[in-house]
Amino acid sequence: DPYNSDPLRHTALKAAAVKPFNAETPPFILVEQFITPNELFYVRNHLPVPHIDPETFELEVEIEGRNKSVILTLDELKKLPKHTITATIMCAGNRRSEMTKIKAVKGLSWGAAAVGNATWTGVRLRDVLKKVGVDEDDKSLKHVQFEGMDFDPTGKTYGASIPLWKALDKRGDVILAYEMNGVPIPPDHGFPIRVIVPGVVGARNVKWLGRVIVSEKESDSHWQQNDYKGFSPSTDWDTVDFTKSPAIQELPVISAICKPLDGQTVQVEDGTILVKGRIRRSCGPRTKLSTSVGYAWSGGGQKIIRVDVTTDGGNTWHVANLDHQDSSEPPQHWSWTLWSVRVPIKPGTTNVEIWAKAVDSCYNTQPENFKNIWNLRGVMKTLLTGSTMDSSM
Ligand code: MTE
Ligand code: MO
Repeated sequence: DPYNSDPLRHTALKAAAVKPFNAETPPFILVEQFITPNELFYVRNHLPVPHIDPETFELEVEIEGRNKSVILTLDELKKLPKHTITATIMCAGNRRSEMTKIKAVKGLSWGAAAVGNATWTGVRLRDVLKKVGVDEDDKSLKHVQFEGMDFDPTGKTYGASIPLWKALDKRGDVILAYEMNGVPIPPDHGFPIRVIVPGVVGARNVKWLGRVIVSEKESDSHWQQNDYKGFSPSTDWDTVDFTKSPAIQELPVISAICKPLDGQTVQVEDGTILVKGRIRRSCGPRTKLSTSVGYAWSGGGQKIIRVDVTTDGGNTWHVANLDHQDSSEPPQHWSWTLWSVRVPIKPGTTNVEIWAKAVDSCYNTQPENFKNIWNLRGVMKTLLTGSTMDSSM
């Protein structure tokens, strides 16, 4: 069993699949810290975790068809200028389980925590590409392909690609990372080298990086060509044509309520609401207040400028406090925003539906419901977050 030598994992991670290992952070823990601890960071593996000896590790970098290539050891890579960014990585399948309630989709049943925020240190990909002699003015070179060192039984490796402009742009902040939150990247997250493509869907952030190929073409891997693409709600598995949709790169704006969770019972006692023993808030005598705590994020380096929350189907909105947000400006705002809000609950209420709607710095916002953005792969679920809360008085 090739999965026998997978690393040990934190028991708090909630597994959606075991072989390959896929697990998410419990949502209420996720929003407790701006930086997600390594051992609680969600894991999305498609294959067994490869074991790579840092002493013999070599990264191959080449320009396809130009007879240009370099091989770099870990030490050689680390001699290049060091660059650190804080970036949120999110799986395109995040919140898929909610989309499934509309109509079945293919894919792992993720909740709202296939996402995390970490500080990544490494070298700029543009510095590595300069070393191999990429000419910025060569317009025929359009993509950078990445190959992981994890492989399936036929020997095929995980792969993905991004547009070359993103890799060459100084403000693109694409790095070949060797540290996650100040320590060597853990085995599940890509030891010893992983690409971090901030603002772009998790699938392009290739772990256990072995090869970088500058090319005229996108990666021909399954995950670039026949997965991680969006379609019309009316496209089904009989009519889908994967060649007709572009591969997902930047993700749209999203938000999620992590406290209270869907269906969670909230106690209201003596003007105090207890949310699963984790949050205590005192409330005025007439209007009962409750607290929602969640995250919001947008792709492409956009920043969250507002999160609106309603408990009455959108008749009145409460503007959330943006509690944790880093100061970087768009289009280099790579981290999520953690938010909270106190919302009035009418006395006697037994069932409340809470919606959150984030707005990003392009003034893009989230659609009203899943029905109109449903897609057969269950990717990019950017709708308003519905969270039901039963409050027992
Ligand atoms: N890289 C390799 N080599 N193999 C993989 O299976 N999964 C991708 C991406 N990079 C994957 C990979 C997907 S779909 C996601 S969402 C992220 O890694 C997950 O990163 P994480 O496990 O560090 O959270
Ligand atoms: Mo993913």
